[in-house]
Amino acid sequence: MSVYLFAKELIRDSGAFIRGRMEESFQVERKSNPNDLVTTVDLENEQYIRTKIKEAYPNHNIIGEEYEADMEDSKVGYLWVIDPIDGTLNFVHQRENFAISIGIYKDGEPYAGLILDVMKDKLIHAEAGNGAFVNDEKLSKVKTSHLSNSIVGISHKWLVREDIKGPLIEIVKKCRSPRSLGSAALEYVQLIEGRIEASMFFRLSPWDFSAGKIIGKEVGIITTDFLGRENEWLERTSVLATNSVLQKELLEIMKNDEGFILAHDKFHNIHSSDH
Ligand code: 2AM
Ligand code: CA
Ligand code: CA
Ligand code: CA
Repeated sequence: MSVYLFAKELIRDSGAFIRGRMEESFQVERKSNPNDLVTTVDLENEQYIRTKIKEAYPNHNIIGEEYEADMEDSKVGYLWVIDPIDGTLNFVHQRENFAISIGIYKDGEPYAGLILDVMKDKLIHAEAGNGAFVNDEKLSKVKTSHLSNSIVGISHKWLVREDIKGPLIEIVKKCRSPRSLGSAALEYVQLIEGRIEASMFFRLSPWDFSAGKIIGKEVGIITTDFLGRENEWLERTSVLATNSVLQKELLEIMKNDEGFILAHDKFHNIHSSDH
């Protein structure tokens, strides 16, 4: 069995694990701040995934949100980048609209991406270079769009930050309508299926967007940081994911605001222990 096929089975099993676990009680705890939550199900599911990978592939490297990673040699062999629950707040408050996200690299190059919408049991997946699928159905390339007729995913929390809100408010004003789903991985699913046209996050970790970036590329979604640069390997970064036409319009708005660029670089270089 290929690693890709193994990963497809694993993510479906992991979804079933979470759904079963939701029938019982679980604990909710705070992480970095009162709104940054983690549950026992996040922790248990990451352990579930790690154990299955290690049983099948003892030599593969794994990084995930909830446990320490051995980052050495991450560009040699297979590296799994996993988020056991993306959208923990939705998991706790809504009991839907959360995902499992798995990005896989081989020798530092994208190999496969998988995102499971857990409550819908809907799997978006791609093996790099072979197109993207929703369950067994192949997806078409996304259409290009302009800001004026685009739906843009953008978090309200970043819009109320004084130092960066300027260009973000301009984008909200000029787009057709903004959205905030509360799960970066599921926002990628919407992008990949052509239900929204752009997704913007001022700060994400590798497990939030690795899978989406790998799958999105198969349908023409380009992922960079807010200044148009390649996201740094396994670093926290801003994330702009969109089609090629809209990307130029959005980058133009952000790069023309010096205060925004300064705040962006300060946040990403100096305050890198936040979040
Ligand atoms: P998470 O649910 O796995 O933490 C919206 O909140 C999106 O941003 C989610 O994909 C969430 O992933 C991600 N995110 C990353 N860091 C976060 C933080 N410190 N607090 C809340 N959400 C965070
Ligand atoms: Ca989290
Ligand atoms: Ca996440
Ligand atoms: Ca998570």
